Amino acid sequence: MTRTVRIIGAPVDYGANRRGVDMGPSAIRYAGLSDQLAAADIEPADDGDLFVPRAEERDPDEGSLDHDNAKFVDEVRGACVRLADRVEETLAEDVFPLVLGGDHSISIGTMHGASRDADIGVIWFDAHADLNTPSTSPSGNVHGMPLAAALGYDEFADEDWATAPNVRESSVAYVGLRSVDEREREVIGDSDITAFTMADIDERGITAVVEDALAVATDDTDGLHVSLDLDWLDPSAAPGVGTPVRGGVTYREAHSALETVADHDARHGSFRSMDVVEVNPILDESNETASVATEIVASAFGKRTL
Ligand code: 5AB
Ligand code: MN
Ligand code: MN
Ligand code: MN
Repeated sequence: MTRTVRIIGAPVDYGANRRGVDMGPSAIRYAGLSDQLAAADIEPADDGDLFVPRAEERDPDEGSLDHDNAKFVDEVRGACVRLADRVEETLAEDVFPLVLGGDHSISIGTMHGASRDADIGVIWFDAHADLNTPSTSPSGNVHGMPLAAALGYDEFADEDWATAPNVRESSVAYVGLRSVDEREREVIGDSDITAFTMADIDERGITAVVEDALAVATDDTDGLHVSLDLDWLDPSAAPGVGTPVRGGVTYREAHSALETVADHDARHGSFRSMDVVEVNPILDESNETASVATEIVASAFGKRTL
């Protein structure tokens, strides 16, 4: 299927502790994203980067949220509101938004924009659950909160910019969890979210797990949003991330997973939006993580050897 893809850079690092993730969009482009997409028969239009004020110009603790444990939350809001509008406009033109982070806080904007006019399912490829709220977060970093924000938990309940209008717990699936905070574990247990950990992948294999995640996210929804946090991969394959966790998926499993997404899309036309986040070139080795990110994206869009 020919498809038009719009690349939207979101050079945000408000949500993470480690500086450098704001250079992710440049690093991913430099690593050859366009060539990789061309190999998947896609000619992307590059929208450039959203305007994001530098963190140095801002005070992390000055936030208007009803809780002070969310650093730079006003700045995150500003970026996410702009991103959500751009994502919504892109989808309205029947174009696929491919959002390049930036840290994972930007997914709040992507999911908000992608779900204004559609019920979306979400697959979250990540070592982490990203389900903290200001009242539960051990770090105050918003990149650990995007799914809680989208689902309107705790302090996010009245934050219209953050809550995704049409994302239900029962349409969200994690793949590859291995670092979950105590409170997040309880919240997942009490919720309708489907969670596949690394142990599930060990036992059943990546394809079976991703097929189940796809079934969850596409059951009674209008489309699929894929959120790819590069720390989902094992640090040996993707070292350039701020919060690495040992024991992640291999390079091959990552490809296979996103090929499974592409296969599903070829049959059902499910795949609708994606963000690629947490690539930090300062922590990387020769831009390898950005390069891996471009290759995995190509797999998601159906790149094949033969
Ligand atoms: B990432 C932690 N749960 O909330 C927190 O990289 C880590 O977007 C969050 O998945 C990691 O600070 C956020 C301890
Ligand atoms: Mn993560
Ligand atoms: Mn994440
Ligand atoms: Mn991280």
